[in-house]
Amino acid sequence: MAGPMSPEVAQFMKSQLVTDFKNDIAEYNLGPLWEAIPEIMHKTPKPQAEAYLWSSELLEKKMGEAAQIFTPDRGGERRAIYFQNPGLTYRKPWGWGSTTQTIYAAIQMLQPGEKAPSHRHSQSALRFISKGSGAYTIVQGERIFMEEGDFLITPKNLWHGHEHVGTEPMLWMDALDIPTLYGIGGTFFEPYADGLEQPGVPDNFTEQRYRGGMVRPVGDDKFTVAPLANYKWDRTVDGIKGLMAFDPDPHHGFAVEYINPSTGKSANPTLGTRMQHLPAGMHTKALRHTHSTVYHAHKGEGYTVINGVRFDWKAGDYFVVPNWAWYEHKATKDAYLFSVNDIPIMDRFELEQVQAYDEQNGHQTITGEFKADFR
Ligand code: GTQ
Repeated sequence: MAGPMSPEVAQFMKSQLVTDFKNDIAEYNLGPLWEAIPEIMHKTPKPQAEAYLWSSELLEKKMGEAAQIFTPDRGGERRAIYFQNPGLTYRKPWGWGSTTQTIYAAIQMLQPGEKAPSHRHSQSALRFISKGSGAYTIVQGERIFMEEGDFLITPKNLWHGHEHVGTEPMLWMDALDIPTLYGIGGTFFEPYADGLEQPGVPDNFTEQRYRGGMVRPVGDDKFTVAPLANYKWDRTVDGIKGLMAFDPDPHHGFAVEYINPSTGKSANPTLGTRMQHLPAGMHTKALRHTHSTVYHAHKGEGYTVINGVRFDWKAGDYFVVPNWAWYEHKATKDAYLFSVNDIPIMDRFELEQVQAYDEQNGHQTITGEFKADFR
């Protein structure tokens, strides 16, 4: 709208004539733009997703209960519990799998001997392994064995299933672009006819082919969606150690981004992913940006101040930084934060904007504390 309304216009907008007309058109599923503009066209991003945190205690308890009740055989496709943002629960009863407006995140548990059957879908997926080893995911016929700290991708439409051939329960984070595809009506899902897909290529094939890191196999210069499927923890940490010879980034600490080695773009086409190291005592300067982020504290302890509210976290916790929220991190113990963002989606729409918080040396005033369940 152009500017402030004159008192006469403001009064007219509240008149019986205008109110009656608005109520009348609502009967026909028609809406009054003159009223709706401030609600549907915010001056700056105003997500319904809220800053939130789920504690490791809560998740361990609920996953333990789920393990008693469901097996993949008895309980559907996957034993996964997702993070439903409390600001986005209006689709009853389960929300719409929206941890932020665009990102779905979950924890998944696989017990020794269990199988999760193969399927494929138009949503792109990724996993970050938080506990255990001995399970593999099979993606397009490649068995990929997973270990703590590994980051794996399953971009859209690739067959994938999981099986645990080891001895200790495994726990990982899933993230997908489910709310994005739900929102734009782009969902396709197909179960594999035969349960779990059988191997068609050698185990850990892509990881082995790309172990050079800075070099790629000759012939791989054309785009493929997942030339490298598993980004190993040791290699990620090595990258971070290289950065630690120099000053940290004031907003991100020592942080790396997982990329497609053939294009240099995000490892998943629609989701960005990072691993960030904050040595004990590091306090980053506050930022806000168009994109939203889901964090998983992989190691360490600290807190994140989001729009003035302090969210204390430790290894195993998950938390959300919504779009356009000021946030800064402080590590109280050496910390590693894994995070998933929707920068590739914002970039596709050319919407990404970033602002640094210039006041108070980049630090917000703390005005409150978030109380997590089970702390
Ligand atoms: O493991 O394939 O959390 O397809 C959601 C959808 C996990 C999976 C999720 C999925 C998967």
